[in-house]
Amino acid sequence: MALSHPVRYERQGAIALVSIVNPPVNALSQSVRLGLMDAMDRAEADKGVVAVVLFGTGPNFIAGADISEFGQPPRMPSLPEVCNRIEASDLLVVSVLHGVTLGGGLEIALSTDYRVALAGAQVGLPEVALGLIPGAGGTQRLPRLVGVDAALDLICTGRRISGSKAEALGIVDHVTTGAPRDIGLSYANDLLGRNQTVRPVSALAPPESTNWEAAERKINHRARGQIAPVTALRAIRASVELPFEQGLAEERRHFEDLMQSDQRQAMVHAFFAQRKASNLPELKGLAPREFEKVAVVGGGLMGAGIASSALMAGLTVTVVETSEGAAETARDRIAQNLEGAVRRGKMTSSEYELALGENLELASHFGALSDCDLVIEAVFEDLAVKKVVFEHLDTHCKPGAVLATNTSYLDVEELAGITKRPQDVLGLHFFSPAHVMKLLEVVVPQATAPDVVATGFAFAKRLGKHAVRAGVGDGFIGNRILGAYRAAADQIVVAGASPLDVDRAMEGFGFAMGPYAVADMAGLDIGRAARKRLAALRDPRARTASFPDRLCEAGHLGRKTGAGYYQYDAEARQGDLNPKALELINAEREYSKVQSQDFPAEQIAYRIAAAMVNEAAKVIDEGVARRPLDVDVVMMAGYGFPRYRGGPCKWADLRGLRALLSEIETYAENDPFFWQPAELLQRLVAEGRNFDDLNETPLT
Ligand code: 3H9
Repeated sequence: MALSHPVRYERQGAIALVSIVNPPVNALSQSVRLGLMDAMDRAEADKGVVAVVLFGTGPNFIAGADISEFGQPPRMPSLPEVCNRIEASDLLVVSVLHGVTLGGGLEIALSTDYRVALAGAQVGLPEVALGLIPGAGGTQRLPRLVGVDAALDLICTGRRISGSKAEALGIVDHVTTGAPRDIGLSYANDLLGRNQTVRPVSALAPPESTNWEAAERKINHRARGQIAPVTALRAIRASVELPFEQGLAEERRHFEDLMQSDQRQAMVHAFFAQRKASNLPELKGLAPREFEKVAVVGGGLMGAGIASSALMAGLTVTVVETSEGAAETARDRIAQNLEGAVRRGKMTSSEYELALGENLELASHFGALSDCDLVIEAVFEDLAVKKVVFEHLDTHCKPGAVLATNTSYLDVEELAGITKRPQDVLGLHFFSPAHVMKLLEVVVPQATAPDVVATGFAFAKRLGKHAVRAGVGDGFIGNRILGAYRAAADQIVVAGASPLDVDRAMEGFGFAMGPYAVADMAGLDIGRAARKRLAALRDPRARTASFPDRLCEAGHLGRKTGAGYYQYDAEARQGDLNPKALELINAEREYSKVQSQDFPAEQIAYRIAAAMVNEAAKVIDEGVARRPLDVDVVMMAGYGFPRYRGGPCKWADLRGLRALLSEIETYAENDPFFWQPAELLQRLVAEGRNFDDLNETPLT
């Protein structure tokens, strides 16, 4: 009989079976919390009941607190109340963990007396990935159960572990197979048969202390810039130093502070944005086309990466190269990628054998594409070369095959126009290394059929990538904004900052590497080729820094030549700034009669980020990105924009668009062309709105 809809109660002898039915992931929404309180009341009042089994329906036990409630006024009962209520009961409570048990879900489980997991279960406290710490006793109960060091590792990284690892640590008592309800019932009967009684975790002795300073150093190194992981350490420390109740209060205080933080808002935005980006309303209910047989034309670095990614997803892949020799080289590249995947635990050795054996075909003629469902062109980035390939695809591919280009800048519309089937053509822009990077821009020209777009998204999902829809336009979403990022960085270097100042400032902002270190790694000739291509289209008012091209002309192409912006030793370790780069920068300052000034790190980072936001607003206004959240996902997943800042648009919202616009207007006094404020930004400020409003109601 249903008590309240998402929590159901039934009785089997002396055992009350309480199930959670809150699809899709059994999040602990208010109705579930209420239902659990009611179920505990009912079980205690139910004469003859001595034990409760708590289990989930659907694929998971409980995925955690309901994230969509964060930032809303609190709704009672709170999760800590529910956990404490369960733990305080005189009835013996057993939880059955299956699928994922995360965050508040694990905190519920830690409040039960016994935990049994199904094989394949995963558990974790991933709150730090949302800018939070566990807020329902996790930082107090877990250390009592597993010790401080294991708790620090799990809570401060937010990583998930398998049921068997959880058993080894003492988080779960037993791992078995079967249906959650049956397992719970038989485990509870077994416990009762052995006269087991309640055993609240809070009653365990406080855990042993640890070297807190060393632990904090480790966390700050790993999670640079983030406040939640180090706050988690403080809460865990309270489990050692304070009685349980006071420890709980300390945890709550930290949790509530973090709930108000910008980082929490940014990371929750990142969580939902990632899902909304690939969940397009117009594709709902639309069946994608088949893509079991994939082909990649071109087995270079990019093509081999794409092929590896598809093979890792268990798909059949044909790689077409220009000669048998080139095809063999492509196979070697793919083998190397897949060996790396095996080492990283991304595939098993039998999956590796299958991928490189039966699932991979190498060919040196376009005829091999005749039965492929999805063909991705990944040849040299040159429109003329790609046009020839598309003519071949049009001739050789079967009707209905999806024809994709992996171009990073070129006009997909023009490539579609080469074929007699523009409805089947789209861009699938992967990021290097394609078998590792999570982003995929799905570039949609005018004529593309909706089910072809749906195929792009379904393919991305199968590959485990975050897909974002982009319109046609030079550089699509990401590379276009990257262009503004680099231009603003070069501008500030000409104005007085050194490349090292800029790199340090952007690292301080949260990027793993600054733009000049990245350029050295990628090779300075890459940026030069892009600038050359765009030179004819460049507005005469654009002031482009010349030092990057001069450096290339001097043969300093980055790591591969031993020097770029920095110097490198024989092991490619980065050293000091390259004197040649400094000489060229100084020459440019002199030539441009620039009075060199000093810039504080925050000013450098904010100014460069403002350039990204301004360009993002233009990209959205032009329809190249549908919504600000699409920009945010692209920049976080593909370009290293810190997740704890939520992407450029969320960062701008959190800073305040009015302040940002007025900074842009100030920069425009020096360079009115580059810093021309985006019309969309001006409109939003005038209307008192922000980017997030456009996520709800996109521009039409
Ligand atoms: C917490 O617990 C705090 C506590 O310590 C203290 C509180 C006091 N809430 O990812 P999917 C939605 S913090 C609400 O596509 P999958 C998701 O938006 C929480 N909604 O599926 C999507 O909706 P839509 C700690 C949630 O199978 C749908 O479910 N927990 C939640 O690839 C399917 O999601 C976490 O951080 C939620 N908690 O992966 C876990 N979770 O269909 C976060 C999911 O409208 N969740 N949704 O787009 C995950 O890691 C994955 O979603 C999960 C499923 C592994 C569960």
